[in-house]
Amino acid sequence: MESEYTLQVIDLDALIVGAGFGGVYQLKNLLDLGYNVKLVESGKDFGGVWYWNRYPGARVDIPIPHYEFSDAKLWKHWTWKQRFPGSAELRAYFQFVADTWDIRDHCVFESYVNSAVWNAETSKWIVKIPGGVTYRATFFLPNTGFAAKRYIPDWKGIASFKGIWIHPSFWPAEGIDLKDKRIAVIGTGSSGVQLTQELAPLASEFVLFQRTPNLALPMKQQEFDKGTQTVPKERYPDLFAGRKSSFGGIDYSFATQKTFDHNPEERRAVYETLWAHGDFHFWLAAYGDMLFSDEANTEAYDFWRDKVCARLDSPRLRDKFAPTVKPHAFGCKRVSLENGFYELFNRSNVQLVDMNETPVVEIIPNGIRTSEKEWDFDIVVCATGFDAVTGGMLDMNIVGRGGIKLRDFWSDGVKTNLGMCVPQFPNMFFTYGPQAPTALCNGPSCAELQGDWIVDALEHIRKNNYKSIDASEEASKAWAEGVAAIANMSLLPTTRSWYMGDNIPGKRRECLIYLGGVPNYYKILEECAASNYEGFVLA
Ligand code: N01
Repeated sequence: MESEYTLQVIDLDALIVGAGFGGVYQLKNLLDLGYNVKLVESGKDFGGVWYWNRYPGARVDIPIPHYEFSDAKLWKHWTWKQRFPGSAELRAYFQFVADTWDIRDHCVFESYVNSAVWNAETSKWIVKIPGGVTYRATFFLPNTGFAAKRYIPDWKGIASFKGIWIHPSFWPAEGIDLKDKRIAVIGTGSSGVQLTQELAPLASEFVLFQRTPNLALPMKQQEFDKGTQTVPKERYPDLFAGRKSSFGGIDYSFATQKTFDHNPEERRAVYETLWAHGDFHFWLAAYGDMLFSDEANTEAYDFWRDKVCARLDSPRLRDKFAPTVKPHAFGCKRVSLENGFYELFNRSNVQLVDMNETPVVEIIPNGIRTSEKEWDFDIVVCATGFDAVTGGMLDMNIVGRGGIKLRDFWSDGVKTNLGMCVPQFPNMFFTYGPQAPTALCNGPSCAELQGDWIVDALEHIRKNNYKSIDASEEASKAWAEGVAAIANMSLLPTTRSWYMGDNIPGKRRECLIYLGGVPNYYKILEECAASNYEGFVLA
């Protein structure tokens, strides 16, 4: 809801939204350059998705040392406990970052943007937050990430449920008593997988409601000995520098060989090596054609299927989790990492409901009615995801030149230049949003890559006394076409996923992610800056 009144107007050089990796990085860098800047965040503290996602088992799927900032003032003095840190450890890291960078006083927590309107006469963004405060800012910098807006399907009867009904990203800080409860988790994305792993062993009865099987990969979690990380810290600078040359902003990329360059024995050996490594290697270090050729993709799926089937006791479970015919192109829905997920379903208190066979009809006071029967639950966790990539931005009522609303401007397709700016919305830069590497790139890598480019662009404008920078319509049209063209070469559009906007009823179907990989993206950004921002109008 928009504030109707103004008690206080505060002038700023820049207003940042979001205290996750993207927002915090820009805050620190702009403060260092002497900008008058504030950060507005809806949570009570730092962390972004890690502030909100406190559900049992919530943890990152990018290994340390990649999932952290590259500033030596931080990594030299911070020691992680696990290779894939959990949400609490990540929140502690954010506290350490905030203290080290001394950014706390520049943040307004428990607040949010009601509206952000470009004023062409003054070349300022007029940004309203609740409580009558209006910011008048030269730059508006949304860093809301790709998972800021929860999605819960519109099932009849949700309000009638007498137990606990919860979306995982609203998990209370004080926790929920789960012991010996009858628990349902709906949804088999990364949240659903992680929740299952923690909740199924505690519950008296546990039921996972699945619409699409998650083709998950073994995480291979590792506990770090006190003070010992797997990678010696002397290597960190090289590793961080190397992020820009890896497809996903980590330290590996797709292999140059194609699947059928190898004979079956050689191929199996490659798959086994990737599998033994764990994490995303079987996906993002695999044969380069896996995401482009259906035949190549099926080879990878069949290997994955054999591995998973060997862990499941019953033919029904094998058919539901790992059907003979692949349910979708492997790797074209966001791959999740698991730790003992599949074996849990061999237990007698753990069941799987196939929502395609027996859909949810309604939520009833005692639980869930499917087309087959009534299920009684004490707790239902609705792990049904997010209005991903665009949802958080569109919730802020952003209005550009001539009163055009971002929601309307994107109604016939997302238009951005370089996945960071929108024509008609001058002096607005965002990170980890549509038409950028975003969810296919490690979060901190993307925060730094895009954040550095944005801060440099702001400096260019300031030093040259421009008032505004506007993405050109032509460049944005070409960028959108390029994003779509790369997607159309891949198998991604063959699969229903949030990458394509499919998970939200009525959302336009289009590829929301730039699939060209970080090295290409970085090169394009560098070339743009070197050309004095070709593709932008500076005034
Ligand atoms: O959400 P999701 P998430 N009826 O959208 C199902 C990141 N993340 O919160 O696949 C029935 O992936 C939906 O079914 P289907 C990560 O990038 C990372 O789990 O659409 N089912 C799906 O199974 C991830 O990709 C971490 O058929 C419905 C599930 O709900 C992203 O966040 C941890 C339905 C939603 O899965 C989102 O993950 C957590 C309906 N009407 C999240 N609507 C890590 O770092 C939706 N579903 C490890």
